[in-house]
Amino acid sequence: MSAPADERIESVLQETRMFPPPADFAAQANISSEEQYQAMCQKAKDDPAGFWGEMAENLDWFKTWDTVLEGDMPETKWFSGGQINASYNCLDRHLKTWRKNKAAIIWEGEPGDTRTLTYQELHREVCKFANVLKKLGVETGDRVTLYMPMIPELAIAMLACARIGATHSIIFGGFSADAIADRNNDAQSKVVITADGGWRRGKEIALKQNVDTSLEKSSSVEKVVVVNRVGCDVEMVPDRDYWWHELMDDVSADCPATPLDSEHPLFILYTSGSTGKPKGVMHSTGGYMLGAMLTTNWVFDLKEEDTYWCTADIGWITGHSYIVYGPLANGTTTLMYEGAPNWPDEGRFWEIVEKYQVNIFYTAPTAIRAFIKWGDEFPNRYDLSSLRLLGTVGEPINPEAWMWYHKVIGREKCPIVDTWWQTETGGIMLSPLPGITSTTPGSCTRPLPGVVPDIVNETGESQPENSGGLLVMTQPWPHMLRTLYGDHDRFIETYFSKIDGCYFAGDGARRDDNGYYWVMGRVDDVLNVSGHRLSTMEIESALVSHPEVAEAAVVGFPHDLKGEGICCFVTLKSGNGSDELLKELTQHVRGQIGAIATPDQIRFAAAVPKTRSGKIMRRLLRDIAAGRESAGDTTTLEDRSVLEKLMAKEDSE
Ligand code: 7RM
Repeated sequence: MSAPADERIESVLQETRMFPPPADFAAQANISSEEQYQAMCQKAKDDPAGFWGEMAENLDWFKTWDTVLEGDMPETKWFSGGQINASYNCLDRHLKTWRKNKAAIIWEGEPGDTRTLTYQELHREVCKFANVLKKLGVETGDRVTLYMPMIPELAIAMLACARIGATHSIIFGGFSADAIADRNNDAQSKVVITADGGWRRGKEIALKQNVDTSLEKSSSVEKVVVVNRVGCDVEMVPDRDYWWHELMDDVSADCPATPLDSEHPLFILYTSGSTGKPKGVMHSTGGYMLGAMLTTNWVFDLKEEDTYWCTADIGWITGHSYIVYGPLANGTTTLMYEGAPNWPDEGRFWEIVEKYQVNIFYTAPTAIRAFIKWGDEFPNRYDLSSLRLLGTVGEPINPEAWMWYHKVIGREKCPIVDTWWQTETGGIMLSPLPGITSTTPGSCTRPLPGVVPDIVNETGESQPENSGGLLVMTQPWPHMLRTLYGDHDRFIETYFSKIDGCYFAGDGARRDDNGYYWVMGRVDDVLNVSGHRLSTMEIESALVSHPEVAEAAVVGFPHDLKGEGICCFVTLKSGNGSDELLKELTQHVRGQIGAIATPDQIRFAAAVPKTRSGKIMRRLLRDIAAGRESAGDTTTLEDRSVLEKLMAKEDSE
């Protein structure tokens, strides 16, 4: 159904507003001049090994590498011969400095309980839990599954795995028992770390119970460790299940970090593919840590005294790289919040910003659209003047949401970094550098030093300015995925078979005359309406710019005349929608984009189906729009009832 991607994606988004970095921000920034940025890019281009080798000196190595880069994409090895440990780089090396008693993690539970762990305290907990893992029979190279709420024990368990070279596989706490079983079977996990439950909007979410059910279908798991978080009833199977606090009671706090080969697998993280079973994206130790550390420092402009808050769940790559590994490798204070943004009310995030005087705030466009819907009165109730930098990640941000974030949260003084990257890239690839890059709503601007993207057509030819095409990486980078666990062929097929010699990201994008990148979404999110290729994102953006619309999801469906028709699922800020509003929205989209983008169908919906990280599941909506029974993987769906409601609607029509 989808047209060849070398036909131009017609980009209709016209955005001309430019926001240069505020002078006071620029004056203190880590990367503070265009010349510095250009020199870094040039060095990376002329001498990639020299560039990345020099950068890698910012990590602590037990043994220096023999070669910086071996091989070509897709089979690259970084820092071969080098030995390193991620946990050591996040903890031990800070203990030799004044940071020993600096807060590493400031944590707030949903009910309002709090905990602060200094680097020294976190180190001690990690060492103890690493000894627990050893006692349970975990060895270097084994896989350990973490299925936990956003509590400090999750970060402790990650770093404990890393300390002894066990590869962690984190499964987001909202996944079902079946999803856990599939992932455990795929990874052949030996141990599962979980909690009795977690808090979400004041309710206990059972976790241990799901693990129990999953274990009926996954035989590799030998032991289960359970954190007592909510105090609900759980069944403990003798010789299989153990309480975290009991195990921690009698282990030593002495556990030196194991020196590991740079390429040693640090973690696997499952991400949904467009079809079939989830992909186990595997990351290395040395290269991943380098990317996480550098990009956190460059993009978030970290200063020693900053309180930094990334609101993602650790079950998502953003949490791995930008709550745990990146911030801690930099010796930063990273804030972690357990619960929902609207509990006990819609002001919770802003209350946290005020309470801890958060300086850097990183969230997703889907969250920003929810804040807009809830109303300005919530952020306006709190003192947000500590904020100096804002970030977004996860999907293209519509200019409407960008401007709201800029005005209402940033009070027009905080730069916004729109960061493009993927589970597979391990860290941020395209993003403004807040001290030097002028930003423009909706663009993730330019590549970070060492990242070499291009926009190409189906045959790999670089595209001119302002022409849509496929986003690729033409050079390898240290923090790229190494394989899909247990399926190296699928790894090559998915990322390296489409465009010769390049990593294909799966996204459509264009580069403007400024050299700025505009990501338009997944290439399968491109419509071909009467021969015009339209980005669903841009139609969504037009819909959301209407004052009554909270959120929109646009998909194509087979259309006799046009090839593809445009179907819009629209969630309103309030009310149920009327025929009148339907006409008005149709006109609005025509006015914003043109007659070519006239919606064929607009459906008002209470909510649209999303993944847990906030991405609209267009595949499901496409099935609904086409009146098909939905097949394929729905395990990443955040709230199943949304899908059921949409399907039920379909039946009753
Ligand atoms: C970090 C993360 C990756 C996909 C990616 C894009 C989309 C992410 C942006 C974005 C436009 C952005 N990892 N995406 N960030 N699109 N602008 N700033 O999200 O693996 O879960 O998703 O998300 O389509 O390919 S992910």
